[in-house]
Amino acid sequence: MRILHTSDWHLGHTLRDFSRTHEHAAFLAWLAETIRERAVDMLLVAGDVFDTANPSAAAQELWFQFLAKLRRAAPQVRVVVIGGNHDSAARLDAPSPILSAMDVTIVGGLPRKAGAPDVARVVVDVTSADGERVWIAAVPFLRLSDLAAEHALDDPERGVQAVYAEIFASIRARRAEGEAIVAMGHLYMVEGRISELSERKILGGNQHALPAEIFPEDVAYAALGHLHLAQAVGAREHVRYSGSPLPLSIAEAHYEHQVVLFELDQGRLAKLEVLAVPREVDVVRVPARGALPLAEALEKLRALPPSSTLPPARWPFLEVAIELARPEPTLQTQVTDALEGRAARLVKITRVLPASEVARAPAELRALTDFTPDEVFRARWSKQFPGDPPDELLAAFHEIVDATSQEAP
Ligand SMILES: [Mn+2]
Repeated sequence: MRILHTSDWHLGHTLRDFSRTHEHAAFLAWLAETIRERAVDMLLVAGDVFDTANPSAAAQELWFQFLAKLRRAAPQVRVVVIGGNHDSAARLDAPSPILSAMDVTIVGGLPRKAGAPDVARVVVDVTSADGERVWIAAVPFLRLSDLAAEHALDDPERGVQAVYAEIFASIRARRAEGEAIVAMGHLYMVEGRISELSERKILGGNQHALPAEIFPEDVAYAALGHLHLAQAVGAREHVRYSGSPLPLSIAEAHYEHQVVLFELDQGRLAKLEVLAVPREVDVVRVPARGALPLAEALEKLRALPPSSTLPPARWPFLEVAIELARPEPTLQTQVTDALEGRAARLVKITRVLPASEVARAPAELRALTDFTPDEVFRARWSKQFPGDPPDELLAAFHEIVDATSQEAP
């Protein structure tokens, strides 16, 4: 059985108001072609299909067009999708009745039955053309309300572990010898490395990182989503984040964006291959490292390739780093003017204090947009109270931040 693992597409994402539709379309076309070419039996999408709970018509069109195109390109492929924290569980689930007829299984949120998790609906068993059977534990992003009441408040890690344990137990009770278990999850695991800017900390940050023991020895592969940097968890090669297929912030420009292709044989992981996703749009930094005085930076910007060299949807995203000793009110205008007629889309101006000024500077020169909600919250707290804010308060704050991001703009 040959399985392809991907996650964190964030369809509908914008980078400083610039649409990513062209990049997403290019990625999905490449993905469908790769699945056809490599004769993939099953596609796993481990959450955050969409960037927001209310995806635009264009984002939904990308999603449904991909599924239709995939059906034509690779009629054999089974698709299993779980919801991530950015997805609306209900919205992702809504087209399920139609999609299940096309061999697309969607588990947007943890299904419930008589007040308990409906284990049967998150277990998908798939038999390949040559008779090999694989069991998928398709567990979506778990919210506190999905956990047993005794765990939800005091010990959410145990609550998540309990959900997985229950599902694995039901699979073990049904599977025959030599049939593999594959787990899916959209969660943050201990030892996972986080992107600086684009991954919102969940459940109050690292305190709820989950231990790798959630996936016991008999799990042949764990297909994870949530972290945008592709990585194996700890030393376990088969517990993996595929990472996002495109950079979702400037800070992610250097990630090796990829999908993971693996093969199961006799219930075990037999082969694992990383496939690099072609980069449709470059991310350019001026200068490549460090920063330049304003005049020199503007000169470099004016020397960028002219806009006629590429269609606008392929103009690189640009970060420019400028040395500034004091505020420069017309900075934005000067940079924008220098970019007139250039093939570049300005995403970020980084202001850097010249080395000679650092010693006597009262505070770091940072743009307001460089602060995370968490930092602002902590700064506000420290103005009034000693020490760090209590964990419960931080968790509650992050839940609110997360909820606001789920709302329609
Ligand atoms: Mn996520």
